[in-house]
Amino acid sequence: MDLIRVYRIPFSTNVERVALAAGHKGVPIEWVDVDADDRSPVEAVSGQRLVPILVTGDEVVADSPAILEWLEARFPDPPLLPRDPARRAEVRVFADWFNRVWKRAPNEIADHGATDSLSAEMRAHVEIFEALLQDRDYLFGDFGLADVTAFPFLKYAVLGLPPDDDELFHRVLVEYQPLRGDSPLHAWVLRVDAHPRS
Ligand SMILES: N[C@@H](CCC(=O)N[C@@H](CS)C(=O)NCC(=O)O)C(=O)O
Repeated sequence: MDLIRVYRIPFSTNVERVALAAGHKGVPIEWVDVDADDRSPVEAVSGQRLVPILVTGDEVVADSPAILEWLEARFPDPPLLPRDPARRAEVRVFADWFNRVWKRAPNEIADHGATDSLSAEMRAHVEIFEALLQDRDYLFGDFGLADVTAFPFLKYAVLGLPPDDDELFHRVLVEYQPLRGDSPLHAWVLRVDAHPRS
């Protein structure tokens, strides 16, 4: 197996997705730590500024959803996606919704400030995650792509901000996702947090 390098910056949610996915599969990663204020190594390797970037052999894969699919294709066991095609499609629809729809409200709040409708949208989305966790331990039953995709963002509602994490976006995730004491997200966050990371 070629060495797999992944470029990262501290506290990156999208990087943590890759760490959890690779950890689940037992795939070792050589992390390349990049200064958040100097992205020149990331630009040099990928032509853009965002992390994570996976580099192996002569392949360069940008964008965490693409990296997760790359890992699943190269290292199918243990899987991140269900074997059944319909259930696999459902999980992919969830991940796409999370990336295109769920992310919009916290990004808007971080970039332009909160509105009543954005705050309500974030609270309504919390209820969707809680419903998915009704009577099951992970978002789609077994641990997998949905959990890896959502956990790094939803964990802030339960764990709060780590020391030294001064990202405004992460503060939004703490402040605009208030949880009831009996929300199933508490146990889910602790359950996913216990999974290995590469
Ligand atoms: N769609 C990309 C987004 C990547 C992304 O936004 N990465 C953040 C870290 S979590 C980043 O590099 N932010 C730096 C910036 O916006 O300059 C993915 O999922 O990988």
